[in-house]
Amino acid sequence: MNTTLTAPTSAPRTTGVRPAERTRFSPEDLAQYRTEGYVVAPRLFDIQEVEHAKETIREMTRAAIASGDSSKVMELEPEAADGERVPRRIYDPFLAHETFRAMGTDTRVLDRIEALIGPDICCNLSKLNMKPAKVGSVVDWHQDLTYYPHTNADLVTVLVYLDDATVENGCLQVLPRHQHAYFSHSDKQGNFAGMITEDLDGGRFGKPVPLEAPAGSVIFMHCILPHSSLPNRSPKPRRTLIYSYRAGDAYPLYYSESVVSFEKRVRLVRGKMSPTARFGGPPPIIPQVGTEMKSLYEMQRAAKGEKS
Ligand SMILES: O=C(O)CCC(=O)C(=O)O
Repeated sequence: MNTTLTAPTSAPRTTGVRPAERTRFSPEDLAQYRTEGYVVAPRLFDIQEVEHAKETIREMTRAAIASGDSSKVMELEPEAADGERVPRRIYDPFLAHETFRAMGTDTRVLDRIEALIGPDICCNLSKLNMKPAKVGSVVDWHQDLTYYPHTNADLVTVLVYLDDATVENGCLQVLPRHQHAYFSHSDKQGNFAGMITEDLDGGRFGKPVPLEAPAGSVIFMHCILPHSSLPNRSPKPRRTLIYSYRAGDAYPLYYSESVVSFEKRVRLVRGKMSPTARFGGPPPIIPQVGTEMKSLYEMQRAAKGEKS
């Protein structure tokens, strides 16, 4: 079951107590999160820390390819870039490498999460979205909690930009203030489409906001806030490290065997697990996925009638 992590020791550049003002949100940041559903902390990680993360990604990619079966570690872009297949997603960086555990348990991140969901915190998933130059895949509009329904909505998604992110290289975009209710994620047959299937165009729900920010910046986003990103056709990659955190009393709802395997990867990172589950938030969507949840990209392409 869940285990408490000991304090990371081997990556001092991403750990250690920082001056208080650097680890906490300002009252304005907190108000922005509560109202808009997200807040951006510019350059939370410095350039050396970002470079260290990118070097770790290169190492992991080389090792996965050399192993002859990279599919356990990563998912590839369907399109080749300059004749080479490149990864679009690396699975579970928090569990796979100390560099990413250190970043995901850094005081600057966890103190902010604590301000949003309280002192008991689990990291319930992590992934690396590679968004490579020229061939980086689109991510369609979705609300994260539809992928992993919980007893309450005290979950936060944290996205760490490892490159300068702009509209050109497919930065994240969000639909502010829509973190209180779900849009439909079902296809015509009632199956989980992995994306919002209602029409968001026409400004009825407000205007999407592109979150452009320099490398090292961190986005804290409510787990029900709709978000997406455009394909990357630019010459620059837009790598992003993504973590999800949940409160110690938010427990997963069972919808398929996938939940059992997701739970094995959950780690307590601060405080303690609650002996009771708390119920709250809008009634959760239970994703109709059959026996297992497929990759976000595969589900979204299938829902649009495209081949993966
Ligand atoms: O990095 C992005 O474009 C967002 C990715 C995302 O929302 C996801 O993988 O769930």
